[in-house]
Amino acid sequence: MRGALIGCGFFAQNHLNAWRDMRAEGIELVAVCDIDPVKAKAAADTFGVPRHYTDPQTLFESEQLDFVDIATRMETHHDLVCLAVRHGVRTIVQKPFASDWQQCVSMVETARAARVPLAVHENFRFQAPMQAVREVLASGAIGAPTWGRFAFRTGFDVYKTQPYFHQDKKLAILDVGIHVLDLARVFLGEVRHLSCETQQRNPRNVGEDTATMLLRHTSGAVSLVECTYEARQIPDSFPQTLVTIEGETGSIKVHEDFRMVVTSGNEVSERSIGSPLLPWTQAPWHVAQESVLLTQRAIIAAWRAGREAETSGADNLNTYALVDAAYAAAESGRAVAPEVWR
Ligand code: NAD
Ligand code: 89Y
Repeated sequence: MRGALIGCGFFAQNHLNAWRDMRAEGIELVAVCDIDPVKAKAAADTFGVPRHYTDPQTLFESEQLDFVDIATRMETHHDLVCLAVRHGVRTIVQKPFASDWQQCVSMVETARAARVPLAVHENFRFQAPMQAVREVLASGAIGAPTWGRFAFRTGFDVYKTQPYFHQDKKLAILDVGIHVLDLARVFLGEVRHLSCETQQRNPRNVGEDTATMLLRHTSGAVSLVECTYEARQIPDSFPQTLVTIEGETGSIKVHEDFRMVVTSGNEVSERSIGSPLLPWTQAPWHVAQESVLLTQRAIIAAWRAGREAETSGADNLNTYALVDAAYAAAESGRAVAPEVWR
């Protein structure tokens, strides 16, 4: 499959490495594009990509593509996704899907009308530790899950590589809470309503840098979803999500040191569920970096099998609706039911 990457900034370096790893799986990145000519050329030179562009329109007019991977920031997603769909090119787009719900719905409906597959690069559920949790749940070892706590709490200097965080009016929930809310859906199912308290603890931030959310799932399960960029703790667990899930007959706990402890009836078992280091990944980022490769593989495998990706645009609407509900709940001081598409 011939692909192109749009947006060659900070996080796209992981996409570039992962696409390079997938050459052996029949993937060829034939072009990259960034409005910044220096970044476009650097990406092409470093990763051996034959052509680079500074204008997405020219990219689509000049290349025969099987897919495009959009790794720009959310303000550009709607226009770029619609451009890709108009050219009939299967599209992957980074999270957050867009800046608002209407744009998210518009992309899903535009892609659906054109019968062009659309996937969101929602990678936390593909992290090796989270896949291990999914396997235990699917095995039935803890019975039906009834309670959960999903916590992304860090003081790691994320501002160094993503300085725009300081200016984001919506920060913790839209940037990283979105991943943790997605995990809550994956582990405990869809959500009936949620409440939320936000805090802005770092005076340099315009938006909330801490959120504490309480969810009632449609199954009856209850969960706590937490995210903060302002926790002071040694060791720091960045970029891990710590998980506790209690079920009818047992529980799952994922600890800071990547230890997963599973209680199943009277039996307790423990195993290490960390990600391996790849030639291009470094601690502490490696779990997040490897998940980029796992996400890209999952999306391509689904498309090759003629299926929608697990993280299709339509699926991501349910995660995005939780983000919107969290902001509305924080503002109103009341529990809010998430928007449902159709
Ligand atoms: P960045 O600002 O470093 O990179 C964005 C790049 O897009 C820049 O190089 C910019 O010049 C380019 N660009 C902007 N508009 C463009 C356009 N119209 N056409 C082509 N190129 C354009 O941002 P980043 O930190 O790499 O974040 C990018 C996205 O990745 C964000 O949506 C962010 O939330 C997401 N992200 C995801 C994860 C994850 O784990 N899934 C982690 C970090 C960032
Ligand atoms: O922006 C965030 C994300 O999506 O994953 C990790 C991150 O880069 C920093 O928390």
